[in-house]
Amino acid sequence: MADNPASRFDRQSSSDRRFDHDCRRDQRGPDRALTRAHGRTTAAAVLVATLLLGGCSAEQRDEWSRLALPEPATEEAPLVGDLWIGAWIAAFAVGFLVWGLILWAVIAYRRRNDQLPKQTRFNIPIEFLYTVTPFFVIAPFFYFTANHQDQITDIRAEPDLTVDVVGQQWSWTFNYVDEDVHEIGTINDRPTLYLPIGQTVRFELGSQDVIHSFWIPEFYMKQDVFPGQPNAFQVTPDREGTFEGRCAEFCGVFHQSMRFTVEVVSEQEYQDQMDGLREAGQTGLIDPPIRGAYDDEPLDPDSPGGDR
Ligand SMILES: [Cu+2]
Repeated sequence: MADNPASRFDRQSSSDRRFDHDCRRDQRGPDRALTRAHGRTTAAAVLVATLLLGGCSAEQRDEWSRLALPEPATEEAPLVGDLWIGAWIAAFAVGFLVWGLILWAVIAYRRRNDQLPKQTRFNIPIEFLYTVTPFFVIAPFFYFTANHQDQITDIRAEPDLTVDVVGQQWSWTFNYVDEDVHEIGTINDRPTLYLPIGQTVRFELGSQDVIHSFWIPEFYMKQDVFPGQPNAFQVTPDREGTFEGRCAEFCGVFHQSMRFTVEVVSEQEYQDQMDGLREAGQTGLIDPPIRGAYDDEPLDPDSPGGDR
């Protein structure tokens, strides 16, 4: 019996009919299907771009370009910034080489049959290569680290001002040596450190109790604060602003409370703040002075944090 077109249509599955229907609908307007596909692609591209770029502010994009470092605020910060970026570039170069070689070995020498490959107990040239190559990877890291570290920790230049920083569980005290005034922080009262822009400040660090670490992220610098062992570094703030400093060495139960505010301000504003401390009666440098005169008496259990 001859097939008639109508019965053939009847035998079509429902999905085929749906497909035919869709095609017919697409043929209603010229290029409508093409336009719709194009529209979907554009929408997807806009969505991806929005997610990638629109989701983060210009500030965040800048932070990405610094590989997560905050915006620097001292003249010395680029020394650390360059080291950070350079180390990542070197690490990625070595990483891609190693990943590439692994991938190549996995594909080129994959198992093809049950025959064991030639078994080698040692290979002097390869072992020599293994030994020598890491040296050439480490040597530049060592050179640049030592070189930048020397510059960062160099305190031979005469500073414009000196701040004695005393770490104590769980806050900081700032003695402005040249102004003969001080500010004492407590666990409940976060202290503020004022610094004039463009002037080199030397931080002389000491602790009353355990090891702390004085860290201002935007200065790209932190240094351990030891009891009985003075430490010092100096920087020149070059950007006005308010920053948050913190303790970077776990020092006890309330370690996370050891935060302080850093205000880099104009020379005039700095002088006004110093006058304010003087007027508030916060004159003199508070005991114990940290330079070589560490008081090793046990903490008074009644003092804030003393019994914790
Ligand atoms: Cu601490």
